[in-house]
Amino acid sequence: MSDHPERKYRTDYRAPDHQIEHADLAFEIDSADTRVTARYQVSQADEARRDDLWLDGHQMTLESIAIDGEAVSDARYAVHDEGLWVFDLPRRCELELVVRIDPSANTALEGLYQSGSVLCTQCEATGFSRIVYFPDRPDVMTRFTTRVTADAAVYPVLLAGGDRASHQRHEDGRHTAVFIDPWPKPCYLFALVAGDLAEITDSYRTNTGHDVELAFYTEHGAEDQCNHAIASLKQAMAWDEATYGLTCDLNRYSVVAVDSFNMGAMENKGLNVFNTACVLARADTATDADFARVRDVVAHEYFHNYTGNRVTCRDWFQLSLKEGLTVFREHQFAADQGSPGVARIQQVRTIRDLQFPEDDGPHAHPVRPESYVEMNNFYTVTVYEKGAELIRMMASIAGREAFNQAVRFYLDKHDGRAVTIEDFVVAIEEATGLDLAQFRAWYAYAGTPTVSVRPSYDNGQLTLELEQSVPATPDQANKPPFDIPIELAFFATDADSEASSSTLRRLTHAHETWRFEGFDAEPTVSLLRGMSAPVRLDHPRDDATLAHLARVDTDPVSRWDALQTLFLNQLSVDVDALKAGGSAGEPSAVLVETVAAILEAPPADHALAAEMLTLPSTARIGDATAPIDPIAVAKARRNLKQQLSQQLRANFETILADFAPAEAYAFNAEAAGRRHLFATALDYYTATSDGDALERALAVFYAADNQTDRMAALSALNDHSSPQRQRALADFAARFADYPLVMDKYRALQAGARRDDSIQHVRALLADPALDNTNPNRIRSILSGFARGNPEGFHCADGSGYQLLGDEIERLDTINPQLAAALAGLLAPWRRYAEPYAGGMRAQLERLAEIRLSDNSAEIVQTALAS
Ligand code: B3K
Ligand code: ZN
Repeated sequence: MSDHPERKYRTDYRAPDHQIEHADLAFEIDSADTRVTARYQVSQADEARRDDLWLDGHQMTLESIAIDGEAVSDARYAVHDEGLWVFDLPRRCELELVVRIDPSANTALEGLYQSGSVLCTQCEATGFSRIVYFPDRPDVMTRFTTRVTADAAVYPVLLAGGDRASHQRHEDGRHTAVFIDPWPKPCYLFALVAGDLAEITDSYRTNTGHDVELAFYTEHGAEDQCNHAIASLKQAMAWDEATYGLTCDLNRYSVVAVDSFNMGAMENKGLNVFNTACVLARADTATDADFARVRDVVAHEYFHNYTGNRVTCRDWFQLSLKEGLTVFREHQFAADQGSPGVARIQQVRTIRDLQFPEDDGPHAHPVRPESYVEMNNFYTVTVYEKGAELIRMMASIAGREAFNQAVRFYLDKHDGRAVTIEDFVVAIEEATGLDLAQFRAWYAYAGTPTVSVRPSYDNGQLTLELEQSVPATPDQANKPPFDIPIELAFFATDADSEASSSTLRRLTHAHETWRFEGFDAEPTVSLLRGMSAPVRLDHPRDDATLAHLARVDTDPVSRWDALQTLFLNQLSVDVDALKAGGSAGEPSAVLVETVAAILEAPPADHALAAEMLTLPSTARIGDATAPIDPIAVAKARRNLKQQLSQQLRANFETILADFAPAEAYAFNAEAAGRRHLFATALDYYTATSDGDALERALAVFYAADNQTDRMAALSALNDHSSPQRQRALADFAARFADYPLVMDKYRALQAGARRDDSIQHVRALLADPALDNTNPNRIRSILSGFARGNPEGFHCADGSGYQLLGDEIERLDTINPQLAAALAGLLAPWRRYAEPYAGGMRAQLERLAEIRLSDNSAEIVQTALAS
């Protein structure tokens, strides 16, 4: 928190004047008073502009400072709020500092902090400067030696990045472990852990015959929930060897699971720290979606070992260099684990439901941002997911194989260095021969392009008139045309087969006319297949055409998308009617027939069938019917589900019978697909609150041998205030009382349940004395469950839902600014809402703007209000 937080600009970058070649850190661990002795080998760059050295650092007490072994006078240094100047340094010297920090008082969960009784670190983006004074910037790359001393009874496990060089017990009951990391790294990849943890070990033999020791650490008793994460890590290691020829460069790879963590996981070199939610998974505690998330996050962090750690970012504006590329690699990996089509559908949904709204809102920013106040506010869906889409487009243009080789070329070319997105694009150009000059606009400009397509047909020739436009976004009014890869294919309108092979064309001008010859009759066009670019497509098609594509399109994404559009067309009409004070009607016959056809002959990929049957999310419906009336959106969606439930009841019964849980739980694509289809059918089946249907769901709940089926039943029941719901919830709470992560699911359902006293109910959940109401997992489960799952409560017209959120943001802001800022993000898109919602959200932002907020929250609140 500062009075005038500084805004940093990408174009202000200057290379550091000094490098810290080696850092020798000694930690004397004490939860309230840890002493850190740091010895740095400092060298001045030839082109340095000054001899003075700036070291970032805050919330610490400087005990002593010495240069080349000599204590220095007060005149040689100056301590500021945000760091330390050391004046007039020799060109090469050893700088020694001793500081004291208080991890137990560190509730922000960055730097060295306490999670339960475990001490752990989180340094990205700039948490290292809460541990000790250091140039906290990624272009300072250092070899670290870490010595950790602690009471062996309280902290029997001591870990830091690198290889363990020694371990020694002391007579006073303490012990010391020393770790040497041979790889130079930026300090954001530094990690240290001390605690009483269970260790689960395994090993992996690389394709070069090297054995990597794998070690997972978790609280005692949770050992058997780590098997899936360990298996996933080995899968990811083998995949990276086979796909990119990248072999693990570590002797030991450790993963520590902690309960208090601000995000999913952190890729610290050789010592990943994970949120327990992204490690622990057992059939009875975790759903298929959780299993998939653990697998993908484990893989993601492992892939960072090259894309991020071996080649890192020069400055934080380049964050997507490592995140976009690593998310892309994670997506490639996920596609190879079963159903590539369904994996892609899930990515498309994230882009549309979360990234497009971000691009439309006050926080819109380019994948490579131009400026920021608080870097932690820029770990966004734009930098991550849109960043991955940009890589994916380059890969489609280059061809997958050529692109994978180009990534290898990039990694070899810049190995061991801190580079920029521009360096990456140049490397891809060099390796593939592509000209990406125009493509670079994707990195430089915010906003989701719209591509409008108008077809016409005459005498065997199909003409497509294409037009692209990119909306103005904060600070960026006019934008040049983008280079947009569009994959397309044609289908004979009467036949069920693909009429042409899929081709990729690039739309590079504001207007283009594309002509296609040689048709016997007017074809049906399938456009933007696989979502070949993150754009909105304006391509009016009638319901019959959409229904046709939903049946015959050979691209799963386009097939799914055709039906989603059919749903959306219906829902848009219903939302408009509700907004005008009317009511939602009956679905069109063609829509009902198309859904019936899928239920009668579901695609062989059952997960695809489930995805196709799932109605567009409230986010997507809101986006399509802006200004958003969240109550109308929720009503329209519920009504459509109920209508389909009534009209197709027998079909849903058939699915429930055909896909009823039969075999013991195993996590694989085939079995998970069956469960997903069953759960989707159950959700429809219970939609009308029919007593028999609720009994059926309750029976599924009791019979379940796994969390996926149990949660499917509980979620289906959760929409209906009924004795069945009460019984299932009570049973669930008793069964899983000792599993905090499972209870997070329970609390999310409770907060998401429609009820008249929602606000009091959510306040009561938050006030439960048994709840650690500063733990991010606990808070997010309740507040996201409420804000995203309970539109009637959160958006209630008197603004009391927004006020509840405002109160929590205010309470949490002094405790954990990152968490508070993320919650403030829920209010930020107020302008996209209709009244009275927009005014109610704005009122809370205005109230927050009146108080002294952290830089994190202040940036979000002020940006939102200025929009
Ligand atoms: N690199 C981390 C995220 C750090 C977030 C800092 N606020 C995890 C990841 O993307 O893999
Ligand atoms: Zn990442």
